[in-house]
Amino acid sequence: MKKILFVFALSLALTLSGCGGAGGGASKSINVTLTDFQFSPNTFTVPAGAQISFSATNNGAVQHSFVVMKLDSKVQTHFTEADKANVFWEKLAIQPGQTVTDSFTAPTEPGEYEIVCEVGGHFEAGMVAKLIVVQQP
Ligand SMILES: [Cu+2]
Repeated sequence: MKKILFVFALSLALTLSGCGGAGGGASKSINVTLTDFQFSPNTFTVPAGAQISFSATNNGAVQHSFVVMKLDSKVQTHFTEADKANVFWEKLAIQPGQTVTDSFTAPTEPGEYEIVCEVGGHFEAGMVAKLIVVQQP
């Protein structure tokens, strides 16, 4: 019985240490707070192609969104109909006081992806962030 417990404890320790080794400071989760009109934090570094668990809390007074644009697709003066075709992933209509969770697969191509809030006027107010996708080591 003691031997079985020891083997179990050993395999548990190996499992736990296996999870801790995410290299390069890249995270597989995004936890963001939305306010009027900011993302906090406003830079997220994730490994290319990784499964990302996403959680967003809206601490603002109005609804917000988290829209990741495709690589090299930057919103110009404001978020337009044309920009909708260049969205990589989005979580829309996050209401004040609400926390939403979801998941998505990070882009496979390393680079800097623009994150915006597509609610009218929010991009203009500076509600912009950055998703940095890094190659897996
Ligand atoms: Cu917003």
